[in-house]
Amino acid sequence: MSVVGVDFGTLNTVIAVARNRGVDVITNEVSNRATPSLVGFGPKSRYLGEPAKTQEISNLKNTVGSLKRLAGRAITDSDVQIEKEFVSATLVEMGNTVGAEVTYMGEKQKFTATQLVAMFLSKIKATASAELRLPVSDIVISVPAWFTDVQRRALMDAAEIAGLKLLRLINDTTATALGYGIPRQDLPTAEEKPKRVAFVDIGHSDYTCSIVEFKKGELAVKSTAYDRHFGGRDFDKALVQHFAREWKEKYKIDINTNPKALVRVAAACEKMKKILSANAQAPISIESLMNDVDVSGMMKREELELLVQPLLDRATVPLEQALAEAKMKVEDIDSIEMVGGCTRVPSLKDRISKFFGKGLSFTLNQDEAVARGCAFSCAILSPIFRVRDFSVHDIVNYPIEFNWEQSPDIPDEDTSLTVFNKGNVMPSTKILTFYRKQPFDLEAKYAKPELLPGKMTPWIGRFSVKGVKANGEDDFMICKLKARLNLHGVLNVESGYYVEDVEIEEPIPEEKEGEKKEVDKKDGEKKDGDAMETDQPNGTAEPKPKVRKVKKQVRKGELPLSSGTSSMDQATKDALAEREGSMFMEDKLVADTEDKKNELESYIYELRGKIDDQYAEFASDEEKAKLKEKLEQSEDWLYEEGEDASRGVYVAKMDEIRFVAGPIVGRYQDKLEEERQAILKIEEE
Ligand code: ATP
Ligand code: K
Ligand code: MG
Repeated sequence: MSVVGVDFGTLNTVIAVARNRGVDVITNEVSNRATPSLVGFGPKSRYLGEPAKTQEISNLKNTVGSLKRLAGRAITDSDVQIEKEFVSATLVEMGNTVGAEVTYMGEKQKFTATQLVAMFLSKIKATASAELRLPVSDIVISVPAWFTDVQRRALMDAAEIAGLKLLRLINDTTATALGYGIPRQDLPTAEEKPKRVAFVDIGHSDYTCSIVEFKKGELAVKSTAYDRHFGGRDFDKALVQHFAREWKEKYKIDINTNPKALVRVAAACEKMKKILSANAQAPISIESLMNDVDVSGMMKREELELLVQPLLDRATVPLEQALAEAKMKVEDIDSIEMVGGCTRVPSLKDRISKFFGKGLSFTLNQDEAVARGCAFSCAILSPIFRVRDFSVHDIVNYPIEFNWEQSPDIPDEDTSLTVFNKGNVMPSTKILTFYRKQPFDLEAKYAKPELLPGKMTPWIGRFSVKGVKANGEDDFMICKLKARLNLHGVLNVESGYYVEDVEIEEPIPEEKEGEKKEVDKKDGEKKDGDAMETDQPNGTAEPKPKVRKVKKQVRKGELPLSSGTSSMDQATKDALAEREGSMFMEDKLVADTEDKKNELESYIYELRGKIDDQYAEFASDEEKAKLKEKLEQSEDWLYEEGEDASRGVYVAKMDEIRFVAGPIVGRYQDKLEEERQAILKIEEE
């Protein structure tokens, strides 16, 4: 069993694992601490992560990025239209969700964004598992705080398809805050003023600011504000378009007409942007960019700042919003913690620092803080670790309301209620009460669609309450429904039951009456009774009795529920998981075959070198000639009919050569051994 946290970024994904010594970021198959969030398709297998990046320029049409920004979205969404600029494969509609059309195994195939995310997560799982030498299942994955129910469910489905047990989807900045809080020994006690930290994360595509209060053993997110279209890629784009204009004039080439050129320029501009974070100016040059033209240029830091002026002008908007929503002033903030690659940009640092009127802190590793926070979260939730208790109170970002049909028996009943308000604690459970004589349905949706990203649907789910009937003669059944905004930030009606009012006698409490706080222990969060709760104690005090009569609601039985949400149904998920599993095995087989082929090739080269060198004195002329002929034949075979053979055939070929070379190599090794023994003898004497 293992404990893994994943920062699933738009550009890069970082994996952290919890071990006994603490939390470490792990490296992938090419020793990088971040893996490109890319999926590519080839004639024989998929390219996931690093190989997708290596193949990208030669395989643009079959390479998909921006995976997390596509999941759970419709192709008609205005945000997906923006995303098209950054995705080189063709995006297509697939039912309600966006997908990509690619050529895979020589055929045009379509995959939904959820499937693409699942493919990438399979790779992340394999990377973690290779490093840990353990199967990986339990995982915590980060998402932007602005993700809606549909987006979150798409990621949950993807994780399940990849064979992962998702313990929590955690908001990026909340993960960062957790990673910041857990190791700190200096947090204020319950009685002291909390420590207030602004976490600013500017990544490749978006910008988030959360204001978080810390006390010993707990953190509470007070507000989260964001700009969903503000990040490093917008800087890159401004540079690319600048050079597109410049080179059109200077070299008479239009890179906007050449996707390959565009991607190469974007990569060079990203590099240039990074140099400009530490230097006053930077060069760019690309050989044979298009039409055999070599291009070059220069850029000063101030020029870049002019190019991104519109972006810089809104650089403090999320900060203002976060403060306003937390009802705080800049003076209330004790520290400003910066994470995300784009917070290295000096003009952004300047503006943010000026806004707060103080210096910025870079306490956390900018590239790894989110992943580390996710690993801490996974360790807290996993049964295999004992972590110091640390409660995490996140916050509701979009208000959620329930709607239902009016009961025919209650003409003045409301038909909607906002149950979770923006700013409420998350996770959270609320009990809804209904008076009904028949089964009924209710629907949950986001109460303010205008707050949602792009053209996201406000719809969350439909819930049918069964088993409702008149109580006794013709009385209402008092139905209670447990609505929970869970750890992942998705809404479910988890259970239903019915109660009856019973009059019981209870001792009068010594102290103040009527004050009643229900505390959900698991979340440490107050359950405010909603508008329809009626179970307030209404005892009447008679002269000095020891007991009083109280109406109490007693649970009488369960109410079966059925729910329809945007989550995939189990059968579809199982089928996709099976398909993912077989594609994964296929990839592995192709990779193994390639390995065997390379091994065979190197073996041929090695023997060819040694037969006239180390092995020369251990083979007769006849043997030498025979081996050389075998090597020659094998090499020809390898480049002709053996070009595309199966793993077993390469292994067999290797054995054939070994059969011829074996006696020679054997004699050589015997000789080496003899010499070794001789040396040992001398040393003994
Ligand atoms: P997101 O959080 O938006 O989903 P992400 O997590 O993949 O994306 P990060 O890894 O935080 O993004 O940041 C990547 C961005 O930071 C890229 O645009 C990269 O070019 C930029 N970046 C990295 N180093 C520097 C630097 N030294 N100067 C300027 N920008 C940088
Ligand atoms: K990242
Ligand atoms: Mg990020």
